[in-house]
Amino acid sequence: MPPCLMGQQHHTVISMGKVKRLAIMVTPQGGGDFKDEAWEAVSTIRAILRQQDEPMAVTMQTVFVRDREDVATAELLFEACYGEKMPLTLFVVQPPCDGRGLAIEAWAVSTSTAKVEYHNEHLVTVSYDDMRWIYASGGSLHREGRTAYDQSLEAFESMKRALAEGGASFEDVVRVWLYQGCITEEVDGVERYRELNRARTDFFANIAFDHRPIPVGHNGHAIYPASTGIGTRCHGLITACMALQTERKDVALLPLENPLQTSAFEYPKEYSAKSPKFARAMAVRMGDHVTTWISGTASIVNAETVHIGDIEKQTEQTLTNIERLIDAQNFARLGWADAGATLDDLAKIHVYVKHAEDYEKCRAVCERRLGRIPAIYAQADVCRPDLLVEIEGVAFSHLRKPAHFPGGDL
Ligand code: 3EB
Repeated sequence: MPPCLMGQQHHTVISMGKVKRLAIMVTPQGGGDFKDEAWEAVSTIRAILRQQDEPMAVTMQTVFVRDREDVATAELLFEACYGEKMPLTLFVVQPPCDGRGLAIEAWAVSTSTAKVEYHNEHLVTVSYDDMRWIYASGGSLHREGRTAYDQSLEAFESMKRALAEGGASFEDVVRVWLYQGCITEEVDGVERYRELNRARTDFFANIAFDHRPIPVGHNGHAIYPASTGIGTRCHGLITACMALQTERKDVALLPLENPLQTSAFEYPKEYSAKSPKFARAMAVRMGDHVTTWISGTASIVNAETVHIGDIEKQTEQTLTNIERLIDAQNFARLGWADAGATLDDLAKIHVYVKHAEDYEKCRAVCERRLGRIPAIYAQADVCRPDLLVEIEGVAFSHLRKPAHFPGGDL
């Protein structure tokens, strides 16, 4: 028997009623060229799926690649492996911090209880328990030579078109990912990220996020989807979003703002003439389950970057920001007295590290505070030049008896 080579993998199994979901992170270990590494990563995902006690399918994957030139190779391999059942795939040119050619984050769902529809390369829908999740992408690696504003607007418009093909609208969106090439580069005197913010503001002006069919709590503040905004080593703007539709009466949404941070949409003008329109997190309650999609979070207190030049302290502050964002007191403050999560509830994280040489220090802090949860570390520019790290994640928790905090009852 030839040795069976398995990449290093971590996965979390999330059981929600009859449906089982998997969060998988894979990094190849065997070496070789890019094709070998990609084969190893895909085979590892297949092996994890086969180990489950019911049939599973990958619905969405984010592929972090070191070299943009390798994307075509990975695409061919995925076509051979997945065929008609191609997950919604995002290629993000961000070198994995461990020096490998790629790392893959994949989400899978049990197909005996969930119906997965692979509509086209920009649209996958997943239905179970009277809930419908719509994964849509827009933008491309290859689209260059237009203004940063036009590129951003077009990316939002193409997500909107993909959502429409899936019977959804932008109002249904709960989570957005924006991977912007050369995010801090100035074009005609204006930073790309600022132009992205201007386009997003204009696009969102026509979206009634507060008029979605699912009830959404807000405690008086503006409602936007959760988001990640981060740099990549290519020119395009890679975008994806996740929308939710249901008529269930026990489903509701709560965008979370951070008590330690100024809401991004209220940042003062010096950061961006049009503020970044996103929520710090979006919580979705379904029966007794709460899933909290945590936006890209950084070492920002109020509106200012803190611990300039210190990766360890920035990582600590970022994790503290996440901890405070998802704790029971913050949920209660915003209107859900029976919800709350801790860092132990994180199913997976993405850690974007600005300088490759900071990786070990950053990872040490994350592992000390989070244990060995599924994580991908990739090298990327964060949208402010003084930010050294940004972390996003997803937490799964259960409702409990309403908590009462002094002064926190609403
Ligand atoms: C921050 O807190 C860090 O523009 O969509 C994090 C997550 C950040 C999302 C976005 C930006 C965005 O401002 C940067």
